[in-house]
Amino acid sequence: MSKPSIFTEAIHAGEEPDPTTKALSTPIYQTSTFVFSNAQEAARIFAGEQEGYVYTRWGNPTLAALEGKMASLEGGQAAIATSSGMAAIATALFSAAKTGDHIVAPRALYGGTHHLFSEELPHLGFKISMVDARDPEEIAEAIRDDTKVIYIETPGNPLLELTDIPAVVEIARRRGLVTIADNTFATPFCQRPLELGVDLVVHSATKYLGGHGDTIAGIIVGLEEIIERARETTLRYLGSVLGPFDAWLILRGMHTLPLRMERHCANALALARFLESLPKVERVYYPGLPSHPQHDLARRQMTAFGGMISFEVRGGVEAGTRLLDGVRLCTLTASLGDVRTLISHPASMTHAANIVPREQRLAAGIRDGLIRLSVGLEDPNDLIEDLERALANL
Ligand code: LCS
Repeated sequence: MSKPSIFTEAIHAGEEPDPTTKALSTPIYQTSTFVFSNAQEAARIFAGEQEGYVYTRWGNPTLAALEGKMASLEGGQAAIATSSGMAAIATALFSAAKTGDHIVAPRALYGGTHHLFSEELPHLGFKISMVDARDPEEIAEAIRDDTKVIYIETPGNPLLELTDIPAVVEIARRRGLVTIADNTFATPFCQRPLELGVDLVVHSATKYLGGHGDTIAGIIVGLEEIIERARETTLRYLGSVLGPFDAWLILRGMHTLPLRMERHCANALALARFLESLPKVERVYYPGLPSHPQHDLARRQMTAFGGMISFEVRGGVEAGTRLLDGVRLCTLTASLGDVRTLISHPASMTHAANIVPREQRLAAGIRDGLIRLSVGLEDPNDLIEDLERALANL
């Protein structure tokens, strides 16, 4: 049988009726530990000579279902579910690089990840170069003898900047470096970095994968050998494992991922076109618009353009603040990838000065008046009406 489509895999991959009870819905194995039949079996399982569950920090059947489904969807061999997107990023990085190693990362990316690279990792002795990742040449030039990892986030949060994945993979392979890509904005519905040669994909599963804004989770996907080494070393001993109930929530959300993404993408394109047509809107950032400076790259490496838009209104922060306070259907909040449309102001929220210093934020191109929209699944006409009314009052 040919590889089933993502619509089929989202429902079937990674899940089987429960082997003991035949329950169809994957059970929530809400247990910290698993019992052994006898001392000999315990010793064999602990030693890795026999398969079997030991302790949920080492593995759990509910987590295994989520990991199997995600590995399938991303075109990887194995996956690790983690307690948050940040935990996925940290676990992936700690499994690929050690104190003293050098990492190349983008300047324009999620504020929390920016903070990890610019503050926390340097405190732990990692060397970091942050570059304009739209330009593969800049990435290549930042590589040194002690470089171990190239980290990318494409499309980037919140500017929807793209990194040329095949170009980065080629640079990394020439130098024997590990590539890690944050695929949160795209999801495997829009982009599959592993199929383009990336070594590890990380996600904030909190977002589109879960899709309903009800839990925090992360996931790492890649080759079995790399993933299992990361599980048995970094994850097991740093301990950022996901709880079984949270894993189940993400698993349930993922059944409808492709359906939701189809609608997120269609709604986002409709809203991006609408916003671009308004004189009060200065700029719209959406990879699906022909006006996006990297639209051709988007068409080459993405199969759809996602549900995230950023834009700037004329009148800067003041006008932007009035817009944020004027919307009724769009919800003013952090996070993204929810069924609801979420609106946020990166400069005072995800990229606020205590997370990313103002000058570093501006250097990354994230201006004071930028507004970010995570376009939900509502009727696009209702969303357009909401934004039209709020914009009329600027
Ligand atoms: N990667 C990206 C691209 C993100 O946008 C986020 C969170 C993370 C990783 C971290 O994932 P978490 O640990 O939160 O599951 N982004 C957020 C945002 O834009 N608003 O609130 C959180």
